[in-house]
Amino acid sequence: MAFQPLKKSKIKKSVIKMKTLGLDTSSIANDFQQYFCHTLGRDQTCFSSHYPYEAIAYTIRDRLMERWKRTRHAYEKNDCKRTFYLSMEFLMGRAMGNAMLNLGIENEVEEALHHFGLHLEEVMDSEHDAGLGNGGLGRLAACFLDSCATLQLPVRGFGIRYEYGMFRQRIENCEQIEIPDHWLRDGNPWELERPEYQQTIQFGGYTEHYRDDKGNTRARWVSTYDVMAVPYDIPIPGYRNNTVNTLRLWSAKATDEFNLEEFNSGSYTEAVAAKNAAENITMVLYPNDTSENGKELRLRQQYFLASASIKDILREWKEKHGNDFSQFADKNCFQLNDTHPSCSVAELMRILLDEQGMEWDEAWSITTKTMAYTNHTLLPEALEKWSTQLFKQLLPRLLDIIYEINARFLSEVSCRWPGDSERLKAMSIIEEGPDPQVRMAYLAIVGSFSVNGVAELHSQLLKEGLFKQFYDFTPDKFNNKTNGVTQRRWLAWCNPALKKLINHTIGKEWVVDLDQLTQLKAHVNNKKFQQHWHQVKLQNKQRLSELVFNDCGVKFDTDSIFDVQVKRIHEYKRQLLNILHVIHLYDRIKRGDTKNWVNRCVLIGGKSAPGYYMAKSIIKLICNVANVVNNDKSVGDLLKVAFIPNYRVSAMEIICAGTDLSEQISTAGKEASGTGNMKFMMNGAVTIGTLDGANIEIREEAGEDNFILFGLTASEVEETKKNYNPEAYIRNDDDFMRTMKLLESGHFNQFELGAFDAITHSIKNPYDPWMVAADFRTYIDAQKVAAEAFSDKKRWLKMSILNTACSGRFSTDRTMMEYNRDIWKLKKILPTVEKK
Ligand code: B0W
Repeated sequence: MAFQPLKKSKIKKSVIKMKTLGLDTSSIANDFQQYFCHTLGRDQTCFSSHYPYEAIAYTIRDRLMERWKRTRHAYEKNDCKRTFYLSMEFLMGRAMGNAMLNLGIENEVEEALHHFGLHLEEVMDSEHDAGLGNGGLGRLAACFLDSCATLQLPVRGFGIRYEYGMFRQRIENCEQIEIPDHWLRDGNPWELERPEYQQTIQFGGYTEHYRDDKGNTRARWVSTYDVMAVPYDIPIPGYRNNTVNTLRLWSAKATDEFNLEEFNSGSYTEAVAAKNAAENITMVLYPNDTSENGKELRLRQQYFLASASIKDILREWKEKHGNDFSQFADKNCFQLNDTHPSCSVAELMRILLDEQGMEWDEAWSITTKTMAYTNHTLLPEALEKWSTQLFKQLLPRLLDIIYEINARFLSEVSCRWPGDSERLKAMSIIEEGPDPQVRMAYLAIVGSFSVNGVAELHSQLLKEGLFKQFYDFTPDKFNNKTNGVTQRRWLAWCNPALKKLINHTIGKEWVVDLDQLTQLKAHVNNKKFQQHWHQVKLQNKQRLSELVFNDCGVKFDTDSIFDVQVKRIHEYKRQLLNILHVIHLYDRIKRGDTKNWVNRCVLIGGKSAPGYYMAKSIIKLICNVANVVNNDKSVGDLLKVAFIPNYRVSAMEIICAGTDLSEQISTAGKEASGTGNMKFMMNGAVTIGTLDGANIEIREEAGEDNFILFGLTASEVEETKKNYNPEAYIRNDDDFMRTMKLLESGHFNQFELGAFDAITHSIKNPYDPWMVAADFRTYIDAQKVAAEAFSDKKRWLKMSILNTACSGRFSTDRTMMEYNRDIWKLKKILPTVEKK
């Protein structure tokens, strides 16, 4: 057995008490030496940066450990209400810098390493990004955890410990290649395995009915094949407040019994294959941002997360309260990060009914008082549906419960609107048809007391469109929580030069109270301050330029405007519009139309889902255009284009600090919020964008003069759709004509006939949902406005300063306070103080 309980021995509490480890340079240096030489067995002949990294990571982790325990003790002692953030993705990036910043030991660690002849930056570069997410949704979860720890809220994250995170992207012959990301290969010093809390997760089998002691008919789930869920805990430090919260990630492991049974019956290879199948559940993150593909393994992953997390919480509850669930709903809240963990609704019901022996109404009351659901997208392809057939085969007991939830729900709806069968059909959790489907969003709405969108426009559109009938039925459930980002990682950590300047100008409070940045407004006309701001930006542009040169071989001149779009590649995000602008600029250069020219460096980056043909074609187009432009001597520094491979959290830390112009150019009504837009704004980039998602709120805060707007609004998009004629837009616009001609001439695909046909067809398609042609003209004009503004150095500096100064609203501290005020209602809990 991997985990054997102590029987005779009992660890003495008085002796096991932790000592407080020093945060000073010499304590850190001592521990580093201990780990490096003794634990890892290395010496001066070590030439890999991995071992110094590992040694310093353990040194830092030790310092988190005592705070972690004291935080846990405080939550236990207070028996406080807690929230569990259930998410299939946590895009954590690197942990070390964040831990140092939050402990306040960056300088001490740097000095300690220096003492051994090591450079912190080089050592830090050894850390793999924890890429356990696709994009915005996963990174948001990571920012939320940081803010909750900083606000000292008892919130725990629950996720999956994927063996392979988001794939690494390489560009070969201008095409995306996916490389498996075996991020755990060299070990992960930030995790703590907790086999003592493992859970058994059931799959398959069938429902059996029986009579209990009291003669009541009850159900149980039998003949299942089981998989173990083993938790790994990751510490989440708050900012200099001694709180350390937990992210608990589940890893799948075959059960021993299951192995033995097969093994003993002589089928060794089958036993090994079965073990592999069980452990496959947490093998790989699905790399499909905002698109669903209905794969069985994905449903297994979702149920695995839901079941393991809920069982874990019930285990803790029962240890303290036995079978008394009267207070359970007052003390626990589950926040569902999109519908991905929404099996939780049915799983909590199942356990309360079948295992706790509760009656339906009591179980339903507890469930609907503890579940809260966040929707992140309006895109129909991202709305999860699972075939009832698959559900029946994999989770038969859950399907029974979902049917019952639906029957009871529809009977309530029909009480309210008698005889309205169309409405019943539209609101049913089960979509009827030849292959009936479970609509997971409807299950999440019906099972939750709160449903929120992630920016004002998005929440409004949910109420008016996608979930209108649910809004009409239960309007009070619906609310908005505009996203944010943590200023600790996305300003204090990633932009040390700007941090220093801001600290010097307005003090340090902004790190925990981002609204303080408004004080910068008072300095916007101060020449010296402007000069400093300019110097900082230049320094950051230099850093970015080095990254681009190393990764793309393209030289970016820091005097040019750095025009950046980094995010997942998706048609709705319209990287295509961006590259059409680049082609237009190239065309202008070739025609000699360069009066009042502003030199421009365009950087684009992001991953495409491996099976998304159009997104991959767009990457190819960007890379092909970059090759032509960058190799054309007559273009020189007027225009440079680069596609940065393998865009990820740690790259964004350098990119957002060095950007002048942030591209947020999605078709209005399609980007629920966006969070990259907030990172850029915080670091003093000016946004060129549509009235979509959080852009609207960014513009409200920054002011119209400090945001470059273009494009149709969400309602204009819907209106234009009715009678959309893209060819007419092209015909009536000389610039557009020339751009399309150049693209269609094969100038960018000289030996690849027809490589971009799908792209040109999509632009001209009257049913193009992304309306690229409709926004071409206003986008080109807005880019001209951006260039003019940039050429007026003073004006641009002011715009840049004001963007940072007005970014206070986009801290996840604010977002988390709103979740807590309206949904969770948790009390702030301080860690216990250790008696001397
Ligand atoms: C991510 C993954 C998957 C999947 O694996 O199936 C499905 C949907 C998503 C997803 N991501 N849905 N919305 C998002 C993004 O969420 C962030 C955070 O709220 C928003 O800022 C983005 O606008 C939204 O696209």
